[in-house]
Amino acid sequence: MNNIEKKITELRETLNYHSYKYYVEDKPEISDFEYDKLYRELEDLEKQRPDLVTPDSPTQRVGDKPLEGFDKVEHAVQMQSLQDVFNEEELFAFDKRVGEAINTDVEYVVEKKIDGLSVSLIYENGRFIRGATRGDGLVGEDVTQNLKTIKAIPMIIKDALPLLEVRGEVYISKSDFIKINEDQEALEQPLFANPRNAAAGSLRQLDPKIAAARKLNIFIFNIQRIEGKSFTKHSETLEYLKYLGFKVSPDYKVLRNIEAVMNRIHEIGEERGELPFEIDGAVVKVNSLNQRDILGSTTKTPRWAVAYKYPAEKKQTVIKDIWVNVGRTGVLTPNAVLEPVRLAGTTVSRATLHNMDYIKDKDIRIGDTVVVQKAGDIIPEVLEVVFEKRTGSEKEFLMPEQCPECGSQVVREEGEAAYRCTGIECPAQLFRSIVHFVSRDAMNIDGLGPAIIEVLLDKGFIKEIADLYTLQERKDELVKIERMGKKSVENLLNSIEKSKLNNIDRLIFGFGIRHIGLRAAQLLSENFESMDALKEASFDDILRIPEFGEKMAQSVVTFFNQEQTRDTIEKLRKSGVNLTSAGKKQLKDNRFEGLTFVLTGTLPTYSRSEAGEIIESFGGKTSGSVSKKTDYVLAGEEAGSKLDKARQLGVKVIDEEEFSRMIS
Ligand code: 0OX
Repeated sequence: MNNIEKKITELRETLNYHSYKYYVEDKPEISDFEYDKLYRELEDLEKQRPDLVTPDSPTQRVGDKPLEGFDKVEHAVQMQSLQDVFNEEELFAFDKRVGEAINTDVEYVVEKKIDGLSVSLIYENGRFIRGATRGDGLVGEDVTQNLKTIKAIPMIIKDALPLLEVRGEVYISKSDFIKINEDQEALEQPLFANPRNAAAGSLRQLDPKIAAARKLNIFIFNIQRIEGKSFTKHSETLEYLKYLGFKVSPDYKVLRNIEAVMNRIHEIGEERGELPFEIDGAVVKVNSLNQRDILGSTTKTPRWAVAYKYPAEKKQTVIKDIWVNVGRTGVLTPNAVLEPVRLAGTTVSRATLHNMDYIKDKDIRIGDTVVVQKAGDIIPEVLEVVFEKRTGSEKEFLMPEQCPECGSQVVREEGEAAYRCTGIECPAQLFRSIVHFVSRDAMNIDGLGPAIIEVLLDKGFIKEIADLYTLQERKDELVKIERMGKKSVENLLNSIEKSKLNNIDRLIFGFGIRHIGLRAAQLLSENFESMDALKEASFDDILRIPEFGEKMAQSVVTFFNQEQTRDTIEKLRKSGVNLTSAGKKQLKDNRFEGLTFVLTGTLPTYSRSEAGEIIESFGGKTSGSVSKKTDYVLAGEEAGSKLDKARQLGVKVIDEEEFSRMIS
């Protein structure tokens, strides 16, 4: 082995050791920074010698190519499911059945039942070669690429056994689940209902980079197949798995009889709420492998194990007040402030009331006694009002008209349950606003991904969108941020500088105004020569743009009337951000001067925006609604209420043929 080979082997061993300490034992010995340094050293050497890269190198955990789909995998040993029991009586009945078949003392193992997804991992000659989901127990899907991103899964195990297949539960911790949903919200993606769904969604991600970002974790609880070793007890297998380098079923206990099992189940039930991960029960397993063989299995479930399911805990308490929380997308969520109550292991003093409709449907009032429950064991919710306990002094809750975070106007749109804050500088929405503002179709600022935005917000560099354009002045401080580096700061600042020259359509889109997508932003920039003209435009001015409806026009007017918006525009102007559009189309002649057209229905050849542009190029105006002031209604097929209204008011209706004659 030459020097570089030796160094690569050494680095891999060191990195694997520290991964084990961090992810399996939860006892890190070096800082993230030191780990990253070693990792980069290995990456550099592997770049010099690509021939030495092996699939189990720590650098190969995140593959670079998204998959097209997952291959099916037939399980050599069925991945059985568990029969559920829901109370003490059913548990004792299980013990009785076991006792009748065995005739001697039975020892049990009790494990926490992790609420995640079962997977199997196959090792050949001590190396991880393939992993699959449980599927229906007989056939699953090959998710090797995503499983490799889980650092608690060793790529190489201590003994080079010819064959080992283990089973475990992939899960996401409660704290990572909350972070993932925050990110989902910021990216306007649907939220996951619970950590289990988040884990399932992440494990089935075709892009391993996304799976890697989701922080999946695993506990191993079973040997499915093994060559080169044998055991007599399940607890021995768990100890051996630990020795091999796996993160094993946490705090499992070997117990003498069913009474001790029941006590342990109660104990786990007590600590359930405080655990860093979700459990959906406890698993009770016969410990002796020989006794398991005697008991056997049904087609799906073993006769030697059951899952004890805990009931969802419910309690009564009083709503002392209702507070409103502003989420990252500006949605106002009412939360009940509760008389503190112990629930599933934690003290609960807040509960979500979801939205105004929920409050109205359940007739929830301040001062009410209510039943609370932890949905999915993490987020407490108010289930119902105990009407018998009403005294008459309870107060109805009204949604505030001003955002509690920033004072901007709160709006609720037709057909929507949510109330939203309209403030562009609202601190609650800042992260999402900036992610959107810098995105490719908006200001297109390279090098400013969500992770860096998070750091800049945390360290107070950005308090509002306009602060992006003053970062230049704080360059010296920026380069001191860990992992930023001089080069990346320079690139970022250049990219910010370049964005100042963008046409205003990008800026308008970047503001993230409700109902104003890319196309609408372009139309606004085509129809108003500057941001100043747009911010002074009236509802009718905007409605004149073909393709604009009332909802869109109202949203634009509300947005530009906010003091915060005007303040932001002034700050952008001061920083030298372009606030003008590339220019309106040239007038052909002014034959339509003073005439207002309304477009409706589908025209045979022109799109509505094309027809609108033609009208404007001849000096005419277009409007979104018909009134006495309308001169012509240009109607296509399936023209609806606008056509009826034109007839009612006696407004002249023309078709495309006539329109073509007018412009020829
Ligand atoms: C868990 C878990 C699931 C072994 C044979 C049938 C079920 N979710 O934590 N399953 C099992 O056991 C298998 N143990 C567990 N701890």
